[in-house]
Amino acid sequence: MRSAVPTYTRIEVEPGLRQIILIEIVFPMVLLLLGISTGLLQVLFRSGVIRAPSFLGMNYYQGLTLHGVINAIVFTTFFAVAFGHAVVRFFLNKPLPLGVQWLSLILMVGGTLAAAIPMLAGKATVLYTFYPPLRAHPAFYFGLVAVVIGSWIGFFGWIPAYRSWHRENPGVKTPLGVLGIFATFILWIIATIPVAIEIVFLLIPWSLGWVKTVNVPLARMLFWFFGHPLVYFWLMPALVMYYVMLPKVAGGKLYSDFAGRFAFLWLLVFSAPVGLHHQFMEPGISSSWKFVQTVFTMLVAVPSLVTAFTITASMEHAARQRGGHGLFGWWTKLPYVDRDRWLFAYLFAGLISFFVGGITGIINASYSMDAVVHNTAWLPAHFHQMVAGPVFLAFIGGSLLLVSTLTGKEIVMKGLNVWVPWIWTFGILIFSLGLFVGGLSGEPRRTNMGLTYTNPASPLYQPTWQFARIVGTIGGVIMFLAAVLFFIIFFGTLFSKKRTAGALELPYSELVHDEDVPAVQSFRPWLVGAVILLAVAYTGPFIELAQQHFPGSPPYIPSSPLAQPNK
Ligand code: HAS
Repeated sequence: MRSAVPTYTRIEVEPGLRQIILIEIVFPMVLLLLGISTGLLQVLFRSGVIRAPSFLGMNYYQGLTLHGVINAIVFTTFFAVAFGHAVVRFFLNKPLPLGVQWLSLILMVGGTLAAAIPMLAGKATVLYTFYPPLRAHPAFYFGLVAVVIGSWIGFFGWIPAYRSWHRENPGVKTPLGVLGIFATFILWIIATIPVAIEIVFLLIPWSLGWVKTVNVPLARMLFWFFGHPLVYFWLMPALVMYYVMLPKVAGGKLYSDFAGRFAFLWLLVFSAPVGLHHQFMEPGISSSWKFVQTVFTMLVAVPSLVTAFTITASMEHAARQRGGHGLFGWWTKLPYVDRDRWLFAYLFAGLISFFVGGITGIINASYSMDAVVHNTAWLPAHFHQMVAGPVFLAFIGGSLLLVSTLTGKEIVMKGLNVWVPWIWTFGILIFSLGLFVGGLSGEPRRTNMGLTYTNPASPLYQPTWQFARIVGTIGGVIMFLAAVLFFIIFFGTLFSKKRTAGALELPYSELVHDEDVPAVQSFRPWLVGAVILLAVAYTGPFIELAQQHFPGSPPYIPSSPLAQPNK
């Protein structure tokens, strides 16, 4: 089979679809103003700059909940759907059913607002993992369900275009970007089934007061069954940008089409049967099953290593087209701060933190080393390298690209724009250095340390943690400043004068190697593999939990060690 490389670079899209994509980009971007500000609040609370349970009426845990839910769940899901619309519409060049996509959007916006109200009112202070026995107002859970169903509907709306394109193009491979987006959303469906079971059968009846207690270990296992593929649901749209766009904006071609397809399909199989690596330290699950899922965890790192190789080879190809030579000399010829190839800076800067986050992920996945770092500040250091690194930078870069092309507006302050990802990445590296070092000395995550460990007036004060804390705080403030610069550029562009007619214009790479490997041209065998591995990985752990009869738990709130009455 051959690859379909479009001959166009720009297409007109239906005004309805353009509106939908723009709302899906701008609405979460407005919420992100709060999501990023609550991030700054976190570092100020933890460093002891703020030594109080609340600031401006915002409790520490309430701020942490808003920070996690907005940044990691709402912003990412909206972007994945909006970007999916753009990629499917562009590469298949087929209209999407607008009624279906409006329904998807309405559910996602309605669900977000329903969840936001109790969070803002302090009635859903449960953090982004919403583990029981922390309990939220029912509207929070119903809101999350609506967001997820809305995102499913968005995906279902792409299927007719996909089928019709295949009918019209027999013997042609699905465009790589479309394959990546479909793999992302098939994984999303697999991932959200267990969390739907958790929310619908355990959390909603409990939060409505229909049942008095909740089965915490079962809820946590269902959550992490969802929670690990969730992180790949975040990463995969970014990988679409790495494979499809980065080689082009670097000035070259994608080194291997096969590598891209393999990475997406491998992630589809191995992202879900690994949730227990988040539960290494938990009782009720035997070490045999933890070991099985550790093996799968090492296998889920394979596509990231494949990506590291393929993207480096693609960049080398680009650099050599631009006059680069020598074994390492070609690195100097990449457009790191080229304002007209600004997207390269967003994607490349993300690779730097991907590298650090990846190494630390392998450390977490090693049972005995995880015992040292679990639930310490090391963990937010690892995941900020990943989620706030390649994922966030690709998503904000992608948002800027879509807003500018769909509205026909020029990006404002282009010279500054190309520096934003570098300042942000510099901030993450410093922020994470502080958290890695603090974590190794025992600094806990999810703790308002300004009240205790960083407060000299407290008997719990830890002077040896202060250096790491100061480093982490400086990094967090730099990240915040980079985000402010980005918001100025994003909203400045959005509200600037239109220069051309809006259209969908995406950079896409041609191929150095267009391998014909039938194994990566169909989802079917990979889906069968995914189902088999899930059965292997999870049947035993669920049976073990069922045999242990853990007592149910009443609700708790972050500000009290006492069980709360269940009304
Ligand atoms: Fe993770 C916890 C293991 C990848 C996100 N992870 C988390 C949490 C989040 C998260 C959010 O085994 C915390 C959840 C919570 O709230 O409790 N993670 C891994 C492993 C990988 C990994 C083995 N994580 C990710 C990705 C994430 C993410 C991707 C988001 C997008 N993680 C864990 C474990 C825990 C965990 C445990 C639980 C620990 C505990 O105790 O709770 C791997 O898949 C990583 C593979 C990646 C690589 C890197 C390849 C390098 C690349 C860059 C190349 C750079 C170039 C540029 C070419 C092997 C692609 C040149 C630049 C240079 C600097 C040279």
